[in-house]
Amino acid sequence: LGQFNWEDPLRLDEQLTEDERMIAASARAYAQEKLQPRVLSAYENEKTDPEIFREMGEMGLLGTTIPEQYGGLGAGYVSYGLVAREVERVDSGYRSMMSVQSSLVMYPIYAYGSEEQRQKYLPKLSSGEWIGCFGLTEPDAGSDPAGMKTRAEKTEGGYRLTGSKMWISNAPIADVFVVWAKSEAHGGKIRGFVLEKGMKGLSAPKIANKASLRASITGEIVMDGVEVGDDALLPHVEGLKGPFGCLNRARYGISWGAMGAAESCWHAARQYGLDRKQFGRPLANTQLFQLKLANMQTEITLGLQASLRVGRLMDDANAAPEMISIVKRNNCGKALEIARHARDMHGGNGISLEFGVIRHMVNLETVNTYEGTHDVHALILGRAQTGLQAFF
Ligand code: TGC
Ligand code: FAD
Repeated sequence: LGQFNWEDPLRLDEQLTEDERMIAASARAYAQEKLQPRVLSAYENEKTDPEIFREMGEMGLLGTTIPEQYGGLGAGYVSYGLVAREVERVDSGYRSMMSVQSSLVMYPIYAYGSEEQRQKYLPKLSSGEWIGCFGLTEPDAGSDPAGMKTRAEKTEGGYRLTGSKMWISNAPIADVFVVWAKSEAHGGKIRGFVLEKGMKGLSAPKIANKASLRASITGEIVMDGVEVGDDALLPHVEGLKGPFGCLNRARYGISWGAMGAAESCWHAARQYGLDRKQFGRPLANTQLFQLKLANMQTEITLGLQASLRVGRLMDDANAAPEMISIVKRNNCGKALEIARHARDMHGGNGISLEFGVIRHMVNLETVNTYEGTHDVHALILGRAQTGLQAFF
């Protein structure tokens, strides 16, 4: 008979390669030793330390899937997912910083950029010397990015960008801005542009007083007639499939990350139940407590296994976007539910930031919303099985 390890019931670990195990172990060591000790203060004070990008870069955690010639790690999507899981075990905000840089900034420059753009930006983004952000969402275009108003007008030798982006991770501290705009010169099609901090007319004010994801800075991007050269255009993609190609990768990473946050809540609830006695026995010695732990263990195990499957298909360039919708939607929704239960199982202590579970719970509200809300992914899956478009 096989062994049963309660922490890894279906033995995910033995399905990984030696390299993947090593990358996960080094991400875990970094996250636990360097991020865990500062998360409480970062969250309480709503402070993002830009130094974290440099540290992550040094550890090879930025651009995991980007080839080594551009400073990346040249590893696969399973490795990228494992990194997301370890970083989000500490905090969804830290994972957000990492995944925006890797999937939403480095990936489009690598996949859609010119060789000059790759050489100019990728090494500095992978070392963390430069911080990147991704501007798709606008005040009036969230779930429906096709409704964006930002436009690029052709000028002699370049473009003039006008518009504003909302809810943009990393924006106030970003050096590099990948933004999406409707380009008049391309028949109104959506095109990607790479802007740089300091350009005239470009600003990125911070959005303050977030109750969620407080360790990750968020801002607007305001483009007031920003003039760029022709070389700012990402030449190799047009239409919504540009930003969606990036989102496929980030959403997949989030499916692992959310499970990392859920594991943290599950382990905390189990330990709390073993330590805390009421009615003369440990809380973990009650049926209701064990039922909740069994549910957490089951959902996390199935969620991780599903992400691993999608990751293997991504490494074979054989994953469909709908598969990613399944794991993004399921894992975020389940993680949020697990965090809410873990909060409840901690009783009054559960509302204290000292115990971590309420921070994960509140963070996961964002994770469930960004990169396609839980319901938007349901509509993507509904359309794929009925052939009927229910967005409008
Ligand atoms: P639709 O007609 O479905 O598609 C338009 C074009 O895009 C192509 N496409 C995709 N391509 C690649 N991968 C995908 N997943 C794709 N989905 C669609 C499609 O083939 C088509 O191409 P073409 O050549 O025929 O024109 O578009 P729609 O306008 O009906 O879209 C509907 C919907 C709801 C699916 C879509 O707009 C959507 O997913 N909305 C959610 C928006 C979203 O996810 N925003 C994320 C913003 S970034 C963010 O949140 C970062 S947080 C990061 C962090 O901090 O970690
Ligand atoms: P809306 O689209 O207005 O949705 C509101 C509600 O209506 C949701 O419940 C939604 O499910 C529902 N809904 C929408 N359409 C339909 C429909 N057709 N049928 C049924 N229900 C529907 N964006 C970026 O571009 N870059 C970033 O880096 C980034 N970082 C973010 C960081 C944070 C902390 C947050 C909170 C958001 C971030 N976002 C970013 C934006 C994020 O992707 C959007 O918030 C998200 O896509 C939802 O858009 P919205 O907020 O406009 O909500």
